[in-house]
Amino acid sequence: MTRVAILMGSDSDKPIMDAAVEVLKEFGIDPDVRILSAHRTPDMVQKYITQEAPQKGVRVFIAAAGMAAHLAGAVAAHTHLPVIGVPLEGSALQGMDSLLSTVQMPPGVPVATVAIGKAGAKNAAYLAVQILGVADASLADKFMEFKKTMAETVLKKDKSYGQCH
Ligand code: RP5
Repeated sequence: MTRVAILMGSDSDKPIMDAAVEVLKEFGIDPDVRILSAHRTPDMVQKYITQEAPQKGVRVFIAAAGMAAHLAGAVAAHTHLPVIGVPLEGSALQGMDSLLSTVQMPPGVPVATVAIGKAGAKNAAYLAVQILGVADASLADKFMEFKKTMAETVLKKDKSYGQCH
C-alpha cells in the first residue's frame, strides 16, 4: 500500500524524478513509481489509474513528462484524486512546451502544475505531503518541522555570511 504514485512518461525522466522519490522517503512515504506514457501506452495509463492505483491505496498522483506533456492531463481525466504535474526539460524548447501542455488544462480538470525540472520534482513531493497532511496530523507536523529546519538553515547561512563581511 502507498499513498502517492509517481508516473513518468519515459525512463529518461527518472534522473530528475528521483528527487521527488527522495523527498517523499524523507517523510516516510514509499511511492509507487511507474513509467507510463500518455502517448505510447495510453491504455495502461487508464488501467493503472482506474484499477491498480485504487487497490494500492493511492491518494495523490504526481505525473511528470517532457515535450508535449499530456500525461498529467490524461491522469486527471480518469480520477477524482488530486494530480500534480511536473513539466520536464529535454526538448529544443527547454521545457516551455511541457509547462504549457501540463498547466493549460480546461476548467473542471485541474492539474496542480509545479516548476520545470528538478525544483518542480521536489515541490511536487512537498505538495503531495501537504495534501496528505490535511487528513494526517503527524505528516502535517513533520512538514511544519521541515519548514522550521529550512528557516534555521537560511538564518545560519545569513549569520555566517554576515561574519565574513
Ligand atoms: C515524454 O517524451 C517523456 O516524458 C520524455 O520526457 C520525452 C522523451 O521521451 P524518450 O524519447 O526519452 O523516451 O513523453
